[in-house]
Amino acid sequence: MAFASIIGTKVPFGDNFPNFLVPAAAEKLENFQLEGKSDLIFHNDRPITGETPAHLLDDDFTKPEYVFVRNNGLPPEKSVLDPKKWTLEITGESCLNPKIFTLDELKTKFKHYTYALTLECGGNGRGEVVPGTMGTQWGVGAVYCGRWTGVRLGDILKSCGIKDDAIYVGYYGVDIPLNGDTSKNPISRGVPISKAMSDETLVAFAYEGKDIPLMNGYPLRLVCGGYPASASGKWLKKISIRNKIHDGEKMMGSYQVPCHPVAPGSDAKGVDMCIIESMPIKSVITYPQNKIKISKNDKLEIRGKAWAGELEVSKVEISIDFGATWIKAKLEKPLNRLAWQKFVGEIKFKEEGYYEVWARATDNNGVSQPMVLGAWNPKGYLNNSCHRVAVFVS
Ligand SMILES: Nc1nc2c(c(=O)[nH]1)N[C@H]1C(S)=C(S)[C@@H](COP(=O)(O)O)O[C@H]1N2
Ligand SMILES: [Mo]
Repeated sequence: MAFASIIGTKVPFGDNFPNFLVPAAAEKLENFQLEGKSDLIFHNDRPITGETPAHLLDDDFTKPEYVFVRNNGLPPEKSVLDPKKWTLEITGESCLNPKIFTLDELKTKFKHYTYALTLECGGNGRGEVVPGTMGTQWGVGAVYCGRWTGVRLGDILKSCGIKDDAIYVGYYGVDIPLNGDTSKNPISRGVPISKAMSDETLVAFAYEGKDIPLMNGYPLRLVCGGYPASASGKWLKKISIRNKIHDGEKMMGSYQVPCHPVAPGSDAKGVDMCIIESMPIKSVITYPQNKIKISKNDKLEIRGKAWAGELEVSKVEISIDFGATWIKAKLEKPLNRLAWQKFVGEIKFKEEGYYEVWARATDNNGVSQPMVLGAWNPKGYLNNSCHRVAVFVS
């Protein structure tokens, strides 16, 4: 089943396929184009998955056209996304007074907030997981940070009344599964009620001061920064306040990792699984671009971004000798909680040859990125190993 949804068609001998192998068809797509997203590297067109090349994450905040796309199903038709007719329903067994708001009501009834929020797909980095696992073979670019404007989910939920037994919320969008069954959702995930009520959790109607791009959830989106981006429902139509962990599509088998480490390559059958919440410490080098050529004794500026889920980044270090020694980069404070942080360093290469620049971030609990994947898991989530770029010095 998971296999079929990756490939986009039936796989007659799928049961025989070793679960650690990456399907040969899961290569990057050469000829696929998506309106407004011409610079992305596409992995699949059904569902659409495309990531941002690392050097296009160099802006302080990611431009709308560079924001990666991860769809689980078929995106809604543009005609369905009429902001004048758009409504958001608040319901669920732990909602005291279920209500339906028009988009205009949301905008006029509740105070607006803008926060820069980092969203990273739980599978970002999967392409470098060894042994390989199924799923989109993301490089480092299924992440971004930009300023979202909207109203607090907490304010909306409070206005509807939350029962004492509420522990979770679940979202519903208007996209449909790959098989076209409009009675189902391709994905319907959520977050614990405490995350739903936190100040930075937004029901957003704008990204970087403009309408949200069509493929990233226009006209309304849930944004839960610091959590796997799968918690941030696009094309948001309904939120359910739940008295149990939300049981929507992709809550059960997906976006979970073994609670305790398992041996790489194991099927992890029967082990306790934990839902991914705060994402781990990670960084990406956004300048120079991989394989840059420079001259001996030139100064090379190194720039990048680091983020730490719900924590803050406390340090970023850079190495050009494959990790033997590290120098500290200059690290900026985040614009607000859950925003990524910019780092800058400078390196001089005294000898010619091949180098790699490695970057390693540390969070404010003292936890650093590993050089190789830390905790292997059967779905290849949370690969936060260090990003590397090649430098040729002549
Ligand atoms: N309605 C809906 N919301 C969704 C998804 C989806 O397929 N449908 N994909 C989720 C996943 S897995 C990710 S990583 C992010 C991707 O957000 P983006 O496409 O705006 O980058 O959206 C999340 N929200
Ligand atoms: Mo994702």
